[in-house]
Amino acid sequence: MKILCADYIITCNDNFDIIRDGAICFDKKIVQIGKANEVIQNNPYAKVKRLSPNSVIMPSMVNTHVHLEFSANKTTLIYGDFIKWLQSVIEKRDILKKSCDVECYENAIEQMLESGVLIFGAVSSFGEDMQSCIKAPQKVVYFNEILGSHPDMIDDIKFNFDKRVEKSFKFKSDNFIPALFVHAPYSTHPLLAKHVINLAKRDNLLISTHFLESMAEREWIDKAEGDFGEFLKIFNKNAKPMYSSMEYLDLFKECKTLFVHTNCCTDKEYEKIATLDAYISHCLVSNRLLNNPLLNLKSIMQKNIPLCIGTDGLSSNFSLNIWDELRGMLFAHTDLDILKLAKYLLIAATKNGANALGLKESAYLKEGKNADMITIVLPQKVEDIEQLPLELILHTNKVKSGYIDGDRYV
Ligand code: MCF
Ligand code: FE
Repeated sequence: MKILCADYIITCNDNFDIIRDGAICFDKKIVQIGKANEVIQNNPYAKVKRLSPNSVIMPSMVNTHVHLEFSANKTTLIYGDFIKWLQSVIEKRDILKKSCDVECYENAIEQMLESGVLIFGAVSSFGEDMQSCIKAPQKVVYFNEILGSHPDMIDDIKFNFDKRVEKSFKFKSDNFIPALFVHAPYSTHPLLAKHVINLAKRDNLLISTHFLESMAEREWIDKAEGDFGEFLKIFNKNAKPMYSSMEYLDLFKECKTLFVHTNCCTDKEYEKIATLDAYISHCLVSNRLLNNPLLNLKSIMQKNIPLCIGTDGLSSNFSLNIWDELRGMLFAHTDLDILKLAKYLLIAATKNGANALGLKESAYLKEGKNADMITIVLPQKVEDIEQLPLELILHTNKVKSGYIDGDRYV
């Protein structure tokens, strides 16, 4: 058993309790958490480590949405317009996929690890990233993606998808959890979406989907108008919207769904999402780069929909460091009080993310929970505890250490 002592322990529990001069005694699980003197006294045989001054212990950061297969992109894809980006992905995806070798995957995974992401949800379009995700030190939810809208292709797509899902299940473990991903309402035929959703319901699997990310998607779904019309004709000259937004949401009834983006949702749609057992993943940098609207956090807060954080892939981000993402959010959501927002974002990046990925035992720091936690050393003392979440987001790039099930990986 080990004990880690830090100036602050941010539990990320519902009360957002912060323990000053705290300690955590743990093996695979947290044995005790509290004031350092009490924890040390109660566990006399544990090996005690005192972290440097200005240290913080908190739960693992969780990146709920990343596409590793596009990690080779730096300046290849077109930013500034969602449809132009999508076109560039289609044009370049084979080159990008080929240029992401094992080292490229490992670098992406390492970048997340160094920033304290000990849990992530990876969307896999082709299955090329599977071995790297299996070998990753982190806990990985592996979202097998389906997409395709041409009726003639349905059987082939299903067959190929089922094969990928089956393969991912061969490697299922506590740290590699196969799950399902429906690409989006504009790209996925209802027969395919239903096939995947039924599988999720039958086997109680996590499911996720991109939803109402761009104004182009909004216009297409609502009115069959805008840039999507021309774009989708490449794949199917008779393309028309396959669902209304509400019909699409209704498909996910009785599922545990992680909706990604949702930038263009109306209040009604958020109300609907709130009635589902659902989470929203916010990918701010991706949204900005693809010129998509800013997510309405106020509405999501009002509806009590739990928010999570995603970096999206390096196809629409310059970094997989989750702190870069959080800093962006602090500066973008100017309608919210910055101190409250910082706290809200830390909860989103830890507890809500872990819950969304079905890893409730890693969601916050408490006796009996998994010892999945990170330590951070701030550059100076933070006198006022109210400032701590904000200062952490401002100053953290790499964590000092990271423990997964009590073992140190960073
Ligand atoms: O979340 C972003 C933007 N929205 C849609 N798709 C993707 C994102 N990042 C990567 N993608 C992938 C998606 O999984 O790009 C492809 C899909 O495989 C686009 S459809 C050819
Ligand atoms: Fe995405």
